[in-house]
Amino acid sequence: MKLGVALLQALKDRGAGEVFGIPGDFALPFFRCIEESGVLPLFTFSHEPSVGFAADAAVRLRGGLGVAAVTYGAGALNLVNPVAQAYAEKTPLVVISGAPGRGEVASGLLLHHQAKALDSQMRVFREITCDQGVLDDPATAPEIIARVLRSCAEYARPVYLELPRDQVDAPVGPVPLLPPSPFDPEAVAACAEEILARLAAAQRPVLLPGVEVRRLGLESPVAELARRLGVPVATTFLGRGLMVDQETPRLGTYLGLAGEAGVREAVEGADLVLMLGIITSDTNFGVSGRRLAPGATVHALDREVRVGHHVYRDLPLPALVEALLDRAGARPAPAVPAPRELPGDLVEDDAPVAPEDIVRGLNDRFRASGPLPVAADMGDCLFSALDLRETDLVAPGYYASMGFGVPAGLGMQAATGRRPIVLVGDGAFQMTGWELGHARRHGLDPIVVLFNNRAWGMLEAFQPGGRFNELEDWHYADLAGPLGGDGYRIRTRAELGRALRRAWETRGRFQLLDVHLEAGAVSPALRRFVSAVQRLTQAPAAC
Ligand code: S1T
Repeated sequence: MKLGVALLQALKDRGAGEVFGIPGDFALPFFRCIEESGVLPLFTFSHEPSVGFAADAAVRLRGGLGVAAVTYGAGALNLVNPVAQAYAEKTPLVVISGAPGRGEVASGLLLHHQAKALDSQMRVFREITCDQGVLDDPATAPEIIARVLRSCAEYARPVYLELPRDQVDAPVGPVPLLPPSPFDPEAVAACAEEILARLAAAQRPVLLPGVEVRRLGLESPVAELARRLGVPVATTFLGRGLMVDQETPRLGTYLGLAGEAGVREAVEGADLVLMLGIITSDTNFGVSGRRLAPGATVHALDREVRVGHHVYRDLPLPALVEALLDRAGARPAPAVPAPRELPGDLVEDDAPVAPEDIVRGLNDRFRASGPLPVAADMGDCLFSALDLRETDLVAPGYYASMGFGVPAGLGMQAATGRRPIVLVGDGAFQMTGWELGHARRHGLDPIVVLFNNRAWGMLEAFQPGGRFNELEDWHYADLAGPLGGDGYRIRTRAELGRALRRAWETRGRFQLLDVHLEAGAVSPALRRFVSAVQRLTQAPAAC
């Protein structure tokens, strides 16, 4: 088999469903291989950051592996930010970069697209990936592919493969299917027994599932574990939307001082917090004057389990969850408060639109026609999403890069066929909103709700008064037609209600709702978040 085809087949066999990419001369042979082999469908976009965001979001919603294929230098280095985000937020993304062939390297000339040294790009990607390989030798390429793709799946983090253009058609042997990385079953058993002993002694335990639970396909067994152990479950800022389809004793989303008091009390007042696959980020745990005491926590992430003050290493989460389920007896279901009332019943009058009206309108649609998966960009749109009826939510809740929203929505629909809602601010839309121009060609029709406050509003909320936060109104709705979609310029709540119904009914063309928000209007969630952060930055942290 040719190396390019062997790589595509290995990706498909390990859960990749498509390739997102932008070619260049160093990648042309691989893109021809993608197209001619037909092993995986190809979705191209206009700018590499969008390629990375789309591949990332595709995995977050579907699972498996995401694939971003780019050219050397100018292409790959444009991918650094989305790959850094995928690393931080744990997404198994495979970066495949074209590269110069042997003859070019041997010329000794500085090659176009080369930054500093020929391996400078590899060094950059070593910082933001968990494994890397150069496929410049047909004899070793199959083994390298197998190892790197296993690391990607097991650590649920990005990896990097460099494919010189003269190697794409090189004949290679089959890509071996490696056994899982070794771990010690006795250590797993000991860890599970220790956790269950601590749970038995706990009066107020709580379980916090994190994104690694989804990335490793563990939502159903972890839900079963919560039911079996009779432990209430809370999600976090980054983990909102996890286990939405699972029956669990659900508390809600923990947001510290910016969230519901009942959930905060349950988490911060717990005498044992079981954190499975949780990223201990400031966005997840920083909005609180109280830190979770290490003695009262069990934290499993990245094949390590910290129990109190000691650590089990090389202990994969799937094995731990299985060991806990094997040993867990049945405990009575805990009392959890009724889920909070979510905003709804949009008043369709001539009043201007506030962010919470968008949430009401969407919740009304979800109630009427069933929830759709949501991609949210960074900005007030993400905080507004916290008040949406729980559905699959894909958003950069920790690394928090703007520009994620629109490409993420396109990537989610390309990967699953499910029509997404995209929530995006005007600032972020100015970065990657143009990718909507590819929707028609790829058969995608997201519903995009643009929070048009003519500002970098979230920054303005944190530090009022800067003229530098102001943005022009680019009349986004007028741009939809030429890009192959329908645009709605919305100034009142009545127009919002009508446009949402119309957008839901209209298929085959993306729908862009350009919602004019009153200047300075922010969502209740962002208001709470800003005041909590301001309170905290004034008060010293307490353990
Ligand atoms: N550049 C990139 C790529 N990502 C970022 N997160 C930032 C800059 C910083 C930043 C924010 S929030 C924000 C910026 C510029 C403003 C977002 O504006 P917009 O999309 O219009 O949404 P809204 O008006 O709702 O805020 C975070 C804090 O880092």
